[in-house]
Amino acid sequence: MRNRFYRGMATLAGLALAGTGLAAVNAGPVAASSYDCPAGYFCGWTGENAGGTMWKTDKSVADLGSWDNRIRSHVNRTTSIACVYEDKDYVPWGGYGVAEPGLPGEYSGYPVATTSSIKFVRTGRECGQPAYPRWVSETSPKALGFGDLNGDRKADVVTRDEAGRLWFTPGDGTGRLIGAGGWNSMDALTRHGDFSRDGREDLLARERATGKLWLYPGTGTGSLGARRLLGSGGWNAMRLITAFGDLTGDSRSDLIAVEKATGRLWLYPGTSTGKLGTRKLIGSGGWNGMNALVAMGDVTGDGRSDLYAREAATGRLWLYPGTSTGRPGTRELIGSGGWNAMAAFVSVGDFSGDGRPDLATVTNDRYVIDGYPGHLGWLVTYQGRADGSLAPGLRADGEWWGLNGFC
Ligand SMILES: [Ca+2]
Ligand SMILES: [Ca+2]
Ligand SMILES: [Ca+2]
Ligand SMILES: [Ca+2]
Repeated sequence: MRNRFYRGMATLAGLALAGTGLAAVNAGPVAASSYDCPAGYFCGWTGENAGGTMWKTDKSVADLGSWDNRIRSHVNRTTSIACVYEDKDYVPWGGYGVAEPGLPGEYSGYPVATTSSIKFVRTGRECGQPAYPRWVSETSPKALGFGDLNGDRKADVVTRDEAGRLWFTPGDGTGRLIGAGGWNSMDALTRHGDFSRDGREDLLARERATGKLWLYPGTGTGSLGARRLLGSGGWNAMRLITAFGDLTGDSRSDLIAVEKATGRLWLYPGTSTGKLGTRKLIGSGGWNGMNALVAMGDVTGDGRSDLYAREAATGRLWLYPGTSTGRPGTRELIGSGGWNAMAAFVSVGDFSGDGRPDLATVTNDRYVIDGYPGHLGWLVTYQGRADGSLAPGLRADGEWWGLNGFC
């Protein structure tokens, strides 16, 4: 979360809190009255140190009525995030603060009372915008066979938020919920074409606690059906689990992953039963030097799926063209550096509408704008060129922060 989202809070609190994402915690002695706030409520006081008269709510309030501009300190004892707005009706533009759930002593105080509405949400970004990011894609002249859960030739993105929900964004700027919760128990999310053999794209996920690999079959509308087990365990021995597209030439989508202990790259072929077949070694070592694998689809134009990989030590991006053996071919440099400023690579095919796969990235706090790092949460898009390389990046949207998974 970046400073400008907190400008309201900084004004409100009269403190240099901008960008911390935390409510102010008074360092001095705790006023006994802050403990008057019952669990399950957001409480506000007329006094700066949780003194004076107390007001409380356990529901969003669009207009504080007689309490408008009277709250000088607050504590959030609910289990939700409270957005504290300077304007009525949850209008964010005038400024707002994000109050995380806290203990009674963890109150925020501010000299000027400007609070006019309070809204409870699941994630901080919902104080100012939708829970899902804004994704816009053009219709591709051809179906690429991946990156398209609803089969409309528009690349779509699946996003996980900090509350563990999953959102489907079809490329028209809208989004809808496709996973109600629990997705933060997964530490790998990937999709690239059809694994279940019904022609619809599916999503694969690894469960952190068990090392199980799950298949969530796409329904063809953007939603996911009842999951089934694709791998009963052991997948925690692997990293960079990536649904890839067809490497074996049977037009079924395959999976690749790096073995942590050896740095080997393995191919897990999709099969006619919808299970994964016996794995095959496609890279004999050194793949632990990579910290991202990106299933780009066919960027070289020979009909075979190609791989981008990011080199951890250098931040370079390499193209490994697909070959008839399934093993990656001789690599070419695609990006000469700086790619470690990307928190996520989203390879959902052609979103520019020219038929060639493109690459979307989401930045981390190493991303530099105008010479300064710290610009996390930007969607930066790169159009694919005919030779498999990328056009210069375009900063498409600065509001992809507060989200923790994309595929
Ligand atoms: Ca689509
Ligand atoms: Ca399927
Ligand atoms: Ca190719
Ligand atoms: Ca394109």
